[in-house]
This record gives sequence, structure tokens and C-alpha cells, in this order.
Amino acid sequence: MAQQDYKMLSDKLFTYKGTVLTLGSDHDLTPEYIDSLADFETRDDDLYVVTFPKSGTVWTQRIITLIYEEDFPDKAKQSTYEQMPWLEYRLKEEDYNTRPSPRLFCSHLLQPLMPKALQRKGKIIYVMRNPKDIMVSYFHFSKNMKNLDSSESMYEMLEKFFTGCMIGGCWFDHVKGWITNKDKYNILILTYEEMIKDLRSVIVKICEFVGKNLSDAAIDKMVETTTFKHMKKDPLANYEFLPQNITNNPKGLFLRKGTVGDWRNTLTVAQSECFDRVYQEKMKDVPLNMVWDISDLHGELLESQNESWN
Ligand code: PPS
Repeated sequence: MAQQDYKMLSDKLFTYKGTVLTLGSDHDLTPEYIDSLADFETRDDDLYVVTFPKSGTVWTQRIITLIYEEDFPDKAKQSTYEQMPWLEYRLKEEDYNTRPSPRLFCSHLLQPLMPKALQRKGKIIYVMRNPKDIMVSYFHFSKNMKNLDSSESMYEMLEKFFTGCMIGGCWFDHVKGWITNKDKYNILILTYEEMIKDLRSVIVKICEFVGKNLSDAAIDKMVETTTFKHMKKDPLANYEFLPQNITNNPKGLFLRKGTVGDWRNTLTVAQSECFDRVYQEKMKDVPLNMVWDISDLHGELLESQNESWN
């Protein structure tokens, strides 16, 4: 391990090669483990959901576990976390190599840290979300998580977001890394905003991508089961099992508002303008047509956004 790649950011978080992870005694979270993932054996039917935190991970994870339900009828009563575990947050006693196919994984890792073999086999679904909503979502979420550093103010949160001192690391690096390297992978790029706009179409798109031919009735049921309202009450989907050493408030923790443009209720005009300036500068080489407001969902922006990467 190159010493300069590893740094403690606080008593809860460390950074390694650009990603930021939380310490956990029951996980195998060493730099050596993260490095070993580059050579992690990949199978043709592996499916990964990769996101920057707060981009719609738990939502997509729930959709995927329902799409694959018929493959694992005995697992239907397991939480989504068990059915689709985190690549980097592997429990010490778990051996991912013994999991039956098709294997489903989630990850917040930056593109260079992911298994290299994924460039030849397996599939990735990368979900993006407008970063102002991500930042506000993380601000609230981190207040209820004992293993994360919370922010006293939105100014502090902005600073963390810009410097990448939060789980996942730097949003700009994450998105740029995945978008500019997308052609190396069998990848479907989705946005949280298009999921909000038309969940059914997104589920159909995912089914086509993973080669699942489900009936209209099954898809309708899935849409119903993965609405915000339904998932908030679904203990299998919303991580209510998290123990007290991680949170005192697990109910609905991962499902807060579930909308587009909530940042307007939290950021001041000055904070938003500051964000815009940094965004323009950092993303000037990778234009994304980001959807910032619920009103943008009904214009052409979303269509042009999709055309630009899929
Ligand atoms: S994490 O911690 O990285 O796994 O968080 P993540 O799941 O990526 O993101 C959490 C945000 O996703 C929203 N969410 C949903 N929105 C709409 N519909 C459904 N079904 C849904 N499920 C999760 C959740 O509310 C978080 O966003 P905010 O803005 O905080 O509400």
C-alpha cells in the first residue's frame, strides 16, 4: 500500500485512492481488501449497481432484487442488503466467491477501483442524481448515522462535498470516471430523475438490459412495490435492520423526501450560486444536462440527457 494513498479523515472515515469509507469492525475494510477487488473474479451474469451515495442506490437495489426474485425464491424474505450486498463493505465471514449465480452487488467505488474483469464480463447499472439533491440528502442522512461525520451547517457540507470528505469521495471524480470510461463496460446509465419521472419505463429498461422477460402484470406490481410510499413501509427494503451502533433512528432513514429539487428548501441563493460556479468549472469537460428541478422533468432536458450517454 502506498502510504500517501491512505489517510484517516476523522475517527470514523478514511480515504484510500480517492474513495472514502467508514470504519467498521465487522467489515473487512482494509486498503489491502480494496486493492484485492481489482482482481475480484467476475462472472458473465454478475450484476452491479454502482452509485455515488444518495443517488438512488437503495431504490435501484430493491428494483433489482424484485426483478431477480424468481432466481432466488428462498431469499425473498431477506433484506435487499443480504440479497445484493456491498462489494466494498464485505462482512468478514462472508466469501463472495461462493455466492450462487447470478450474483448481485452494490458499490460506491470509483471506476479505477472496481474489478478489472468487469470490462470483459458482467453488467453494471450506474445511477446518477443531480448533486445538489445528493448533498442535501447526505446532510440529513449523516445526522442520523453514528458512523458518519455530520455537518453543523450547509456551509460545512458544501466544503465536504467540494473536497470529497464524505462517503464515496468526490462526486465530480466519481461521475467523470464512470461517464468517461463507460464504453469499456456493458453498462446502463440511469438517473434518479428519470426514475421519478417514469418508474415503469425505467424498470422495463432494466429488464431489457439484464435479459429478463417479465409480464406486464409483474412489472406493474414491481412499480407499486418500489414507489416511495410503499418502500418507506417495507422493512426489507429500507434498512430498518441497522443496529444501534450505526443509528438510533433506522425507520425511514434511507427514504426521506424522495423528490427532485428539494435542495431549494435548504440551500441559500448564495450557496446555490457558489455550487453552480464550482460545478461549471469541474464539469466543463463532461457536460451532463443535469436535471435540477421537478419542472425540468417534463421538458426535453431529460430526453437529451439520456441520448447523450446511452
Ligand atoms: S445510500 O445511503 O447511498 O444508499 O442512499 P441512496 O439509496 O443512494 O439514496 C437515498 C435517496 O434516495 C431516495 N429514495 C427514493 N426516492 C424515490 N422513490 C423511492 N422509492 C426511493 N427510495 C429511496 C431517498 O429518499 C433519498 O433521497 P432524499 O432526497 O434524502 O429523500
